[in-house]
Amino acid sequence: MGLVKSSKILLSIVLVAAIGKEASATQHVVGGSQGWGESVDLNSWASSQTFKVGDQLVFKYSSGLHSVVELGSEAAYKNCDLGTALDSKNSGNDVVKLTKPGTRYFACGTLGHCGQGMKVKITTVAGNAPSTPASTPSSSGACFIQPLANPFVLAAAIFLATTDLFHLF
Ligand SMILES: [Cu+2]
Repeated sequence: MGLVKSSKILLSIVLVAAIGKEASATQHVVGGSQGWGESVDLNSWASSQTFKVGDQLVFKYSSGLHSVVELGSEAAYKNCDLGTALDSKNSGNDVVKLTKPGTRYFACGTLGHCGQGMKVKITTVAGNAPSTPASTPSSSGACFIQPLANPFVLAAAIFLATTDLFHLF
């Protein structure tokens, strides 16, 4: 009986930890519900968002019609100079991870689209999102401590744990 209760407590903590991790990173669908397109006011959309380290951009569009080209400088962005591209994607559902603070520039690679305004500038801020190290997917210890640093998650964990303990005694 005690073992069952203990594993229930452990499960609760694991669940809370998973929720805490989920809440710390945001996926930003570029252009909102309209997606990545020529007639979308992409800069208004960008200024309505807060991009934090650890967040992701998702570019949604019809593959073949558009693409996503990352540009290396403000000048290339201003002039729609696609020749200096750092990276290019064309799946129609492209995910870009914001790994560090700073400004990144994206444009459509289809001829003429960038000039028509199909481009966006994304400024990432440091934020307090814990950087999720890819090397430690499910090691013990760190996984528990990191989400528990969040006061809300900690309170929820304590609540769940004590609720179960009351049943024990
Ligand atoms: Cu385009």
